[in-house]
Amino acid sequence: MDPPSLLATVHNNLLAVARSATLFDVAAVIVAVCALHSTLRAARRSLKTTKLRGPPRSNIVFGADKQIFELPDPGAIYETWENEYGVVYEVPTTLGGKKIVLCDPRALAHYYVRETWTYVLTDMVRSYFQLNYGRGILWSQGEDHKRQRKSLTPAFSQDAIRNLTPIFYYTAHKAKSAWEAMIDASGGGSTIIEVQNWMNHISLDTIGLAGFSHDFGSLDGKQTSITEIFGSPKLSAVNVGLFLLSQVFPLLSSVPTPRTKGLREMQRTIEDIAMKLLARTKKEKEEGAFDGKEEKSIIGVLLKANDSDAALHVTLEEVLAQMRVLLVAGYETTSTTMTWALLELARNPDIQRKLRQELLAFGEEPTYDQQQSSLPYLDAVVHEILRIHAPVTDLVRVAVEDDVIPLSEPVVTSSGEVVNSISVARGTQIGIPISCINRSTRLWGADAKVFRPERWLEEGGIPKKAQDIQAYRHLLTFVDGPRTCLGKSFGLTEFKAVMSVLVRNFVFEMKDGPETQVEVDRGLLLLTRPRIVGEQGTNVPLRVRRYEG
Ligand code: HEM
Ligand SMILES: *[C@@H]1O[C@H](CO)[C@@H](O)[C@H](O)[C@H]1NC(C)=O
Ligand SMILES: CC(=O)N[C@H]1CO[C@H](CO)[C@@H](O)[C@@H]1O
Repeated sequence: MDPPSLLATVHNNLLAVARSATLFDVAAVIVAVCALHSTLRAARRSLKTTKLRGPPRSNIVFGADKQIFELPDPGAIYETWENEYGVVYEVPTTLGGKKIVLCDPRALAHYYVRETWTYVLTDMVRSYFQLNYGRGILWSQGEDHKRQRKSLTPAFSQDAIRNLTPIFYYTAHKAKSAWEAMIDASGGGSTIIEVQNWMNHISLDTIGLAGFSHDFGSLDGKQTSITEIFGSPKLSAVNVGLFLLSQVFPLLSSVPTPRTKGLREMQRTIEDIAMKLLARTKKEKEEGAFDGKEEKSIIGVLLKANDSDAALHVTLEEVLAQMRVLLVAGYETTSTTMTWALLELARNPDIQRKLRQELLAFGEEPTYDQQQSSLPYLDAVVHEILRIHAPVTDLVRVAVEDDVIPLSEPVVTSSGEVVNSISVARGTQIGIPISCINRSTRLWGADAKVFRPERWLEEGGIPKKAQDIQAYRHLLTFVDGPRTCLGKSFGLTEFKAVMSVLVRNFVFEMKDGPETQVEVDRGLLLLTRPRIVGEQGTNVPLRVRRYEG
């Protein structure tokens, strides 16, 4: 089978734009045209927002955005700035803007209480979400977000995920059988498998089946508009320029491009799937369990709930939008996380062996409930991967009202004043450097950068400073507050199921020995993706053999 390449190297394209003289010229003209406008806006902001120290404007057009975008994983540079300028600092952004970056537990806790109300998506991100994924939960804010979140929450409950667990094992076993066949066909007891694409297939088919009872069949090598849309859209330099500039001019994000054609096709596919699902839930309502099987998928549960509770008001448009959101939010996050896990296990044979021992000693494949408490080392490995390799590395929001953000330790402002809180005027952008916070030496201690699952099991393994981060397991990987990842339990259960099947049955090794270098790239949605140095795209070929005791 020839797996579709599921990744776009947005990052390289961004570099191309940054180097492209024409785009710079265009941008420079635009800068001139809107200079007055931004100056006025900035002047109003600077009246109230505390002036903080921070890195210089390294690029006249893109500020430090270019520098941040060029780094596949900006955690390290955020940490350097934090060490230099303090727990909050300001970073120059595109066309004269700036954002205030929060690295302080107290500031973050304050911020997350106000997420979706005081701090909202920027216009650029919001119109991008609306255009590409519809007016679903990712796009919504305030009261509307609260209502959409409420309608979806029961479909992600403990019971719902428990019901979906057999699907997570089903896709994992499909990959297992395919790998066994590949190893047997190679005749040599082991073979090289490019695991990143396999994790893509597992993740895509899982979200199809568990999300809306549809089999995309990517594990069977099927090519569909969905596998293509996730495979092909390399953003052209022009598209990327539009993308960066649309931070300032939101309307630019609706300029039609070849990519929007692909997205329209995805929408049609989603509509077909939705119609089938609607018919199915209707039939189930009339006849009781349909095919002897009860509809369990996330969207199926949502539709059933709407049928029995008129107060939910779920429209068809919204259902279609939520389906697109599930694909976007649930697919690449999980697949890149599982790829990182296999890679770290291949790089750390002792940890891999210890995990396999725990799985074998446990015997059967852990059920949803057993996953919660009976396999502490699996749990530690999974959370250590999420800490070190958070797929969403940073987020930006904008304040829609004035606010004062308290700090747990003082910072020195640009005028040399020492303050314990900062004022933020309406219109100020706020940056959340997730990957920095997860790996900060200040918070996690001297071994913060090391992959060491044991920290989750040891007494005192999580330093007091890290414990000040008020989020799920003191990680910002799933963020916090009203927009905390709704699919956290879905993602964790899938991750654990796939690891327990694969690590129990196979041994993973670095193809060219333990010294092999790994680098980080950005995937389709700008999430971090690993690549083995020297490989194409984001290929992660590992040597895989059956575990034979
Ligand atoms: C390792 C796996 C995952 C990670 C690290 C992750 C991370 C995140 C993050 C950081 C956000 C916040 C985005 C923002 O504020 O702009 C988010 C939101 C969301 N995630 Fe996940 N996610 C994962 C898996 C999933 C899965 C498997 C699903 C669905 C099946 C899912 C569904 C959602 C939804 C619906 C939201 C929007 C919540 C809201 O706006 O209220 N996620 N996720
Ligand atoms: C949800 O229920 C309402 C009536 O209670 C109905 O008008 C609406 O079409 C339903 N939504 C879907 C997607 O079926
Ligand atoms: C593999 C990986 O993500 N490594 C990064 C871990 O974090 C440090 C510091 O933030 C980076 O320098 C590494 O590149």
